[in-house]
Amino acid sequence: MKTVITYGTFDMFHVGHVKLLRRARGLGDRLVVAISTDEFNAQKGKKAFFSFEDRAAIVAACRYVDEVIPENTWDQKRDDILGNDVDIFVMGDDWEGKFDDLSDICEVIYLSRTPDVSTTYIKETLPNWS
Ligand code: C2G
Repeated sequence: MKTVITYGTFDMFHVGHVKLLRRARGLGDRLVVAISTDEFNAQKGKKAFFSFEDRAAIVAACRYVDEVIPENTWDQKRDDILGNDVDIFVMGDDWEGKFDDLSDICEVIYLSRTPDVSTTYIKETLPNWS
């Protein structure tokens, strides 16, 4: 059983998130997704439109996701990987290199971001949408 883990806010769930999760799941047999809590997002300087509970429920409903856990701190990744017997850590390549320190306990893979879609783009475009 090969377990994959990834982390994120996953606000306003969109096709970029779906493609990331689909590819991550395709690297193993089980995908765990750590969803940033509202409190942690405040530390990241981000304010999600949907609550942690709603973002977690939406991601948990995705066919590629086997388990959702909360992401409360930057530093929990190592414990999460060891505690969930994770084989592969995955992030979009906007994080390229940022988590290479985890390569002593698991494989670290950065996947290409899906172009032309982002929560920020949605938030900026919707007010003038008609
Ligand atoms: N993503 C993507 N393509 C997009 C948008 C996002 O592949 N068009 C990926 C990101 O690279 C990330 C994941 O989807 O791997 C979730 O994106 P965010 O919700 O923006 O996550 P972020 O706020 O970067 O949180 O500790 C890590 C942080 O929690 C990551």
